[in-house]
Amino acid sequence: MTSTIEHIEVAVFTTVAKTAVDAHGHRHPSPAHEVCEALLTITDTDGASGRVLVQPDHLRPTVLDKYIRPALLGQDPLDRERLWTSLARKQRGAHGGLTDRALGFVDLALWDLAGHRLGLPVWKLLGGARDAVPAYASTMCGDETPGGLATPADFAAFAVHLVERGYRAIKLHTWMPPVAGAPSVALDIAACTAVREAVGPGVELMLDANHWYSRTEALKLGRALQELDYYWFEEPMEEASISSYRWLAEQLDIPVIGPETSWGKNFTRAEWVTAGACDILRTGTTDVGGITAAVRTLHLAEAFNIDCEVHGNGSGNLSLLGATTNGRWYERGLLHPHFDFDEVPPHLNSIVDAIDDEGIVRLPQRPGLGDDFDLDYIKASTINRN
Ligand code: LLH
Ligand code: MG
Repeated sequence: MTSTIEHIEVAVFTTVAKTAVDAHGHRHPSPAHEVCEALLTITDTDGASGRVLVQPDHLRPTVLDKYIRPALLGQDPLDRERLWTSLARKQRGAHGGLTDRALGFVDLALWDLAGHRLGLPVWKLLGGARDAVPAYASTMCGDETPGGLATPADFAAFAVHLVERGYRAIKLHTWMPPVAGAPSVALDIAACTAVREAVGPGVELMLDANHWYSRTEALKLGRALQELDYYWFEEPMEEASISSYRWLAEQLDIPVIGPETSWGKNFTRAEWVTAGACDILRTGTTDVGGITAAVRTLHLAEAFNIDCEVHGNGSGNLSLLGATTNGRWYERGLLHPHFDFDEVPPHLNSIVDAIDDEGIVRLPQRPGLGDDFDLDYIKASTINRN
């Protein structure tokens, strides 16, 4: 008899973090402090489980009870396409209450469950394409911390360190509000110039700048980047304005990449391609509604001979890259001179995306997504179960 989904739980637990987000949502280093994280677990009647770290705001008890449990309980967990479509269609009547992110978390847990049930890594289940992928170092945003990322010279010194660490590609996130003086096209150009001069021509560089420049500011910055031989130009304007991106992409030689944050899952990505608004498409498991929709996005781009770069770190995004070939890099970060990205947090036994001296990340061989949770720690630190 087919096993069916029996239990769906979000466990909120305490752990220790050494980063914190500012008033605009940008992450920076911080002293070690206690934070709440959450683990979504979906279990079937055979006892197989899928687990994924989630942002509990997207999976509040009302969201679980009103949309997710009614769609999933009693269903075959391997019917991911059917379950994804049924949840995606509930979004219309949920008026924003059921987010693309929520869809993504559920889909990731179902993929993890399938991997555990079948004893295979998710990237193999999807169809293995490669067992290793180069990483780009993705920096945190500029800040005002002495010796951090406060000046163009700081970015240059950090870039040299990253190249020595093995990275062959680096993406800068420059200064954004609430940092004093931000945003500034002149300062962004100064940082990008300092980094290019510091690392030389052999390293690929990208810029992800302030996301609310005007068209003319974005064009000026993009023209400077192409002079500096940067590889791509990311999200310099509000992404809801597709025509602004078409206007920009038409005038620049440097590839424009996007969208990262737009709602509308793979459907919006198709609109960007047909509008000519990007030269490289963007997807990511928490941006478009999980692996199921992100794979569609990657394949859509491939059919137009367009690269599609995967946004964000983590096991789901790494699995996508193991199963496709038109994304060149894994986004490893966010990195900062005062933050040790390789340190294992208390709720994990190991990190999924260790990097070698050549800047390469190997795909996990563990069943499922490949996360190595310390379930005893999480159980002992759980403060709330929804
Ligand atoms: O604003 C930030 O901190 C970054 O832009 C962050 O959202 C990051 O995820 C990103 O855009 N990466 O490409
Ligand atoms: Mg980005």
